[in-house]
Amino acid sequence: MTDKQSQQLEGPVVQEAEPKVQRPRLYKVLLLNDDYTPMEFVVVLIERVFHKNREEATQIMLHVHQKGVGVCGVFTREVAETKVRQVLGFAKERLHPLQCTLEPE
Ligand code: TYC
Repeated sequence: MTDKQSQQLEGPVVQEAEPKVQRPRLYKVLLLNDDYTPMEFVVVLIERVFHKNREEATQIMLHVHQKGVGVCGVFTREVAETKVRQVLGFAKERLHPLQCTLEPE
């Protein structure tokens, strides 16, 4: 096979530069346990804010209840910040002491 023929099979000799895009940093949204916020409230909040079904939301709530802290989801920074704000807003509205924070992955 000539050079030209093998080149046609293997594609261009000059490689294109890799596009210089960075993967965005990701942040875990953590829910913290407390002794006062009702379990049902936490489950409904997880369903609403994190789009989990009843079963998943219950699992997350129970994990937080038992371990003290748990991950509700992983998002880019702005989305994670919005989720934290929504959780704290809902909790405050009902005067529950529920705490929520974000942590870089
Ligand atoms: N520990 C709470 C109770 O027994 C329930 C609870 C779960 C509260 C998760 C906060 O993030 C939380 N009522």
